[in-house]
Amino acid sequence: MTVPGPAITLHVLPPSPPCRTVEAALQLKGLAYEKIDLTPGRHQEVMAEVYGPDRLTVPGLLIDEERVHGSVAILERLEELQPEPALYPPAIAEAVHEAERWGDGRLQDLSRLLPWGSLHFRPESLGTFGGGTALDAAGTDFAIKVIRGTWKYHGLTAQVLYDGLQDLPAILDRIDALAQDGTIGTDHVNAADLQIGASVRTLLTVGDLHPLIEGRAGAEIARRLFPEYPGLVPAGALPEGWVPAR
Ligand SMILES: N[C@@H](CCC(=O)N[C@@H](CS)C(=O)NCC(=O)O)C(=O)O
Repeated sequence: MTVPGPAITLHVLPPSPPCRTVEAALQLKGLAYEKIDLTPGRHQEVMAEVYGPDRLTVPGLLIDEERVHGSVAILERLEELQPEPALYPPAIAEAVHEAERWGDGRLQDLSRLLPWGSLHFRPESLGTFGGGTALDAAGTDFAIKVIRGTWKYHGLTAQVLYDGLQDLPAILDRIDALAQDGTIGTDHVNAADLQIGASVRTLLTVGDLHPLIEGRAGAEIARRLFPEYPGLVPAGALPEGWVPAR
């Protein structure tokens, strides 16, 4: 059901996990919104113009004239705007806030770094992230340029990628623990489910990570809350021995 209310505009980059988080929250709350897909590379110009010179990343949300920037701030503001269903259920609100902020840290970083890192080894797979098939040779030439540019932008190196992979087991253990204590993974979807679920769903676009992630709480939440999620870098892309054993 759509609840009438203020004019809401969401600025996103399509593959961004925190943008998926915010969009899912808007839908959960039944709030009508317009989504603006920004063009990578030109997004900073728009973000600076709309949200201010220090707010260059997505997501951003306009609520009438009010400018809200960053996924955590946006979810908190949406909770004030439309309290039901609660993103921070009172009985576990503190734990949910803490888990949401934790999810907005290293996990979210890895959800950007690991797919882009893996794409270096299978650039033709970039085509699947737009919902299509693997790219042909000319498309792969273009993808290689895009992936190189993204590595540079994010400061990605083989060592950064390797180190990120080594951080994953402890992060996935923490997600299991959050599910075990009932902070995430229940039928009542909360802010931490959305923040963590979107990042894990993005990690599932890397086939080499499936043995680490599948069958665990994070994968269940991710696939339940974000069923439509294009993109797959097939297993076997990353160099042997880089993905830690489960
Ligand atoms: N932790 C912030 C992350 C914002 C962020 O880094 N967004 C990325 C997309 S996932 C972005 O805007 N990248 C483009 C850029 O850094 O210019 C949030 O959750 O809002």
